[in-house]
Amino acid sequence: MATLWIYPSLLFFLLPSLTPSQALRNYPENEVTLLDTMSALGDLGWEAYPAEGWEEISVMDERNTPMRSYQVCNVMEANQNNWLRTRHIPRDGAQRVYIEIKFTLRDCNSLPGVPGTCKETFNMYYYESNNPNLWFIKESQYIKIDTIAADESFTQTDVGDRVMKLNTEVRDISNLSKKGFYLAFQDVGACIALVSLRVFYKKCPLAVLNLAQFPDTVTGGDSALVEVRGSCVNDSEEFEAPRMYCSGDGGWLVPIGRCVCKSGFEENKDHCQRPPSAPENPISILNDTSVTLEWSPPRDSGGRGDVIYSVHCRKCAGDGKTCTPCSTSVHFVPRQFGLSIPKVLITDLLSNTNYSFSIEAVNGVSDLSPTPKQQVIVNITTSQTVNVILKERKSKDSITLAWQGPDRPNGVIVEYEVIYYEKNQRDQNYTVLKTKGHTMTVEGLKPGTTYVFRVRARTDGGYGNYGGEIELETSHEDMLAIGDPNQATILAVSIAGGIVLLIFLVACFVVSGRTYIHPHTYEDPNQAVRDFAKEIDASTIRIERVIGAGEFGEVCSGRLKLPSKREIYVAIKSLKAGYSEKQRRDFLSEASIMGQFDHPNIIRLEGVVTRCKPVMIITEYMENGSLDTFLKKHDGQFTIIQLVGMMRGIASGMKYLSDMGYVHRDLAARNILVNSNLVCKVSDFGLSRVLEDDPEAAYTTRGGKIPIRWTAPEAIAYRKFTSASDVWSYGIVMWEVISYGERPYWEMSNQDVIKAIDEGYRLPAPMDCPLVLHQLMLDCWEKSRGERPKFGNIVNTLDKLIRNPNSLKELANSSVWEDPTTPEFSVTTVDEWLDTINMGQYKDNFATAGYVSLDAILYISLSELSKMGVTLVGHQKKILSSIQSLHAQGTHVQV
Ligand code: ACK
Repeated sequence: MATLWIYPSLLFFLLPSLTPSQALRNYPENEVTLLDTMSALGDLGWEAYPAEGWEEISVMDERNTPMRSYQVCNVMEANQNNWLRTRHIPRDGAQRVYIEIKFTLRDCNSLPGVPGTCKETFNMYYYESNNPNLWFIKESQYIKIDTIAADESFTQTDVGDRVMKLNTEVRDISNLSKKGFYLAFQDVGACIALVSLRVFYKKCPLAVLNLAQFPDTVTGGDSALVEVRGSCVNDSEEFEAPRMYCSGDGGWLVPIGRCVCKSGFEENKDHCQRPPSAPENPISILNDTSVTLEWSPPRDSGGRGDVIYSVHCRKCAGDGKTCTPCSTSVHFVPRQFGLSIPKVLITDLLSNTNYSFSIEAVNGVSDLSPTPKQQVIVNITTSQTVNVILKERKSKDSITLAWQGPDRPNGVIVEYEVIYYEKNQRDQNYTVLKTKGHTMTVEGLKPGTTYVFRVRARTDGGYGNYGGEIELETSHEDMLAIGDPNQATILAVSIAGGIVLLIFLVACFVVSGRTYIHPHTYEDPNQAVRDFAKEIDASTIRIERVIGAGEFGEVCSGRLKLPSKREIYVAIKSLKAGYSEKQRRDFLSEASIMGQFDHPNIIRLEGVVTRCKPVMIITEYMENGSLDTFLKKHDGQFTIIQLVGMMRGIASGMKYLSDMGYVHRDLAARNILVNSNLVCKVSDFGLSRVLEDDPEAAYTTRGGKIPIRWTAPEAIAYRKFTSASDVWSYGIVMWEVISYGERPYWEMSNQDVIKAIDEGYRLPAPMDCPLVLHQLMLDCWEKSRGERPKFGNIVNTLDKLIRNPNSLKELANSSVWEDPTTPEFSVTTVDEWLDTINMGQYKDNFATAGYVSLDAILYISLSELSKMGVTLVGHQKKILSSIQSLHAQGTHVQV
């Protein structure tokens, strides 16, 4: 077998990132697994033919748990037709099932000497049957599901980079009617390892709504909705027959009818309300000494909508029985108690230690109830990794490594183990060495050869995980150890680098020590302008065109050519004729503020013209104008990383301002400018601007004029403007960015916004918004300003997300329409309603079908929607969900 050498590297390098125990627990509550090879310890017993095709193998993952998988790699021979068929999979009543396969695929170009017949795809089929014991199925009887290609094929040199190369594909088959089915995989000459197969269907999980209980319901075939009757919970009776629809993706839609408390329970409503049941389906995602816990809300919310969660942490001895409360050094993000979303990140745990977390659900009547609070327990064991941090020395036959111990070991470290092998030779030969110290010189190596090293620590509690791989190459035979000119250069560069670093640190110290000086602290405001803004000779400015209007006069673009400098594009704000002295002062205050700043994300002041008229402020020119208009113009056109990059820039500018002690008070997308490189800069610094300049500003009851939708509650209520209130506004800017310039709180009135915020409502995640970003927004909108993140934390968080874009993949998935807690805004006509939910294209369909008033649409059914031509499932869902929230918010609908 010419290709056997490829096999181990196909799988071996992939498995550590995929452990069965993790994978098993990660399945959502509404998915029912029919088959999962990750949990099969014995033979899978699938049929493979011909015999020299697919081969079943058992491999160990990094935790020594055996896994079953299949592979084939007959790339050297043409005309391959290798079939692999599962056992009979009973469908358990489901009409539509999903098939999730995880596999790796070798890139043909990377296989030396393979003929052109090498393939990079395979085919997936199914065959429905009532017979669970078929031993033969004709190829022609199979129905093709799809041709599967890899998003990520890999080459031999890629194998170290294991996480990226595992492909996951999900396909579904609909309208199943027999007892079960067989799946088959056809290989036509590729090099594939089928790492796992999971077959599942979706159900709408048991739910209690409007005092009616709806049973677990299997979703329909072909994404049809299933109508379900609810039954009244104890102590309640039917008021109007309760019904709901179970949607194709396992969610409940459009509750109609309800139960009410029986007489005797009616007077005191709380008799029908109760504490929630326990949270469900907890999963843990472990990362060394941090863990993310996620869970599903309780099945029974107790008839209330105010369920929140608390997480209790206990550290347990090896026997798992003796547990003590965790130390206060353990951190919970966003917080430990009173979590409104079912997710928490716990950091600073000890490594290699057992922890037990109990997650408890409570609602507003929990404290009135004598029964203990309902909770669910999650047990985890943290790991510890040791990363080689530097190579100290190398020669032609030895390499000296050094590392640091794990951050928080679970005991005294007994020894470190160093494993190494020649790059690409792992399967043939690797060496393990041990030491008690933090360095090791590995000797007897080949000259000019690359080796891969990893280190792990052992305490009394056992071994931790291996740290990341580090590749190091020994010197070639004749390399000079001392007096090497390259080394001299390196030394010189390091010294120069050291000096630069020193200068940089000194500069940072100076910058971070600087604070902003308010122009009002000057007796003569003109002196502030003179101190902070450079006077520019008007003859060096060429005004080209008007680009907008400000409160004090026109804004133009043009060019500035200062002596011995390059000509640059500038924006020119001018003060209109007939101004008062106060207006002149206020106008120029912007320059004396802006002139104090020097940061890539703050609009740069070039100078002012005060000695002749018109008085002008000259700033750098930002080609793309203000951020809100820019985003609206390019709706949906940026990648999420580009959007996060914009937010990062704004946060960085705001960090600089807050470090300087400057509070902006009017941070909003309309006050951010964008240049041709998509760099965002904070602008609009005038003293009077919030009062005069901003069309969004409205008078508050205390007489101040404030941009309500962007402003923190304490600033609205008692003018407490701080960097923490700027952080609130920053959260709103994040929301504006992700929603491409949507108006915060849409057309709700300012009064409704203030009321809703006070009642705890927050803007829902915009469409396609990563969960982490919505969480960050919610953190910015903490009621208590001390609990909001600082701009420095925000910059760090965004940097991490940019470095790890996978973290942005999980979407918050809630649009305003699916979130029943979102206050519905007032709409008065069907057309207006359709516009607000972006379904304006169906106006004619509604009108033709006779739905001319909002009260008529409240009882529209799915079949009616289909009849009138709304056939896309996504649109049906959006419309029905919106009707549901109109029901829920009945008081807001003006019919
Ligand atoms: O959205 P815009 O094009 O960007 O319209 C407004 C207008 O002037 C009134 O403020 C634009 N503007 C303000 N400062 C600048 C600048 N430095 N570069 C480019 N456009 C600017 C702003």
